[in-house]
Amino acid sequence: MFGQGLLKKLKDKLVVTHKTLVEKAESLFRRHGKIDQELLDELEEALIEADVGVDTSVSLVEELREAAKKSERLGEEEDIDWLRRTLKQLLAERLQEGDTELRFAKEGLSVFLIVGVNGTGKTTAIGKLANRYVQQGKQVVLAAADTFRAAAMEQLEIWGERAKAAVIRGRPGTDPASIVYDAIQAGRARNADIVIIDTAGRLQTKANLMRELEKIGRVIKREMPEAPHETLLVLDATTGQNGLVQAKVFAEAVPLTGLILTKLDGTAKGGVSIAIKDQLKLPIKFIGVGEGLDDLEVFDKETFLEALFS
Ligand SMILES: Nc1nc2c(ncn2[C@@H]2O[C@H](COP(=O)(O)OP(=O)(O)OP(=O)(O)O)[C@@H](O)[C@H]2O)c(=O)[nH]1
Ligand SMILES: [Mg+2]
Repeated sequence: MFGQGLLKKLKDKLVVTHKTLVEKAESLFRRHGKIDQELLDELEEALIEADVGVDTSVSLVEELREAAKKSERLGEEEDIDWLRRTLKQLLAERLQEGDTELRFAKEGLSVFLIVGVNGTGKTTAIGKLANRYVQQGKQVVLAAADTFRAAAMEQLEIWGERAKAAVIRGRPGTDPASIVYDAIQAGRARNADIVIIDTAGRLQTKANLMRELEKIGRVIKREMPEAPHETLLVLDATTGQNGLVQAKVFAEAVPLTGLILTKLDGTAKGGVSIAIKDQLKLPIKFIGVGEGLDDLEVFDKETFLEALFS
């Protein structure tokens, strides 16, 4: 499904995670003469350091031990190929399948709500998503429902221009829910295919944030009972395990349907991707691998692992 071009690009972007996770594990495999407790302990440490998370790292290593025991490799001469294959297999089991396209309305307008802590890359991801769907021939309307800062709305307008998507905005301080209402009306009036809603992400006022998101949710439902078709949380991979804590806070405020994992380029904390399914029970829909219009990729387990291991 994915070409060599994408694999090569991902490989380059994931090089730091490759080093901290896979290369580290492989050098442990090479250094130890056999599969013993010492190797397993060091591997566990390396996984935790790569932000795979304590629980997930412990269970991964336990499963590796079981597999070694079953195939009578425990305490035996090293078999690097087997170790490598088995580690890859165990990581694969912790990533969801590649069927992660967004859910669209059967007909008419689809509404995607984008939430997340400030600075995680919401507005950037929305610009990239808009570009992706405009390229597919769809008409996209963006809703600047982060009305807290004038700069936030201007930033979305710039992305809208780049991606050739219309942007609905109000004056600073306008009720975000009214922007959402306007954007849905505009989407209908123009026979658009998609409305993508950009929201504010101030976590320091958690109660306000929740109220704001709930109100946005109510307005969407009142206009379109079957919407939002997706509510995606944007998670910054460079925050590693801390990001998972934020994600749980958001999941309490709005029913999330998936994640966009951003800034995977150049971070050493990409191991967090391995813990997400275990911890959040949410699929990763897209990954962000840069600041450009094209730096958003559908999350595909096989390609992702291939890029990490090659
Ligand atoms: N390297 C890299 N940088 C990214 C990526 N996604 C976003 N950024 C950068 O992260 C910074 C924050 O991105 P925004 O899109 O403004 O984040 P936001 O969540 O909308 O922030 P607020 O509107 O303040 O809540 C910007 O400098 C982006 O260029 C990515 O995938 N890779
Ligand atoms: Mg923003």
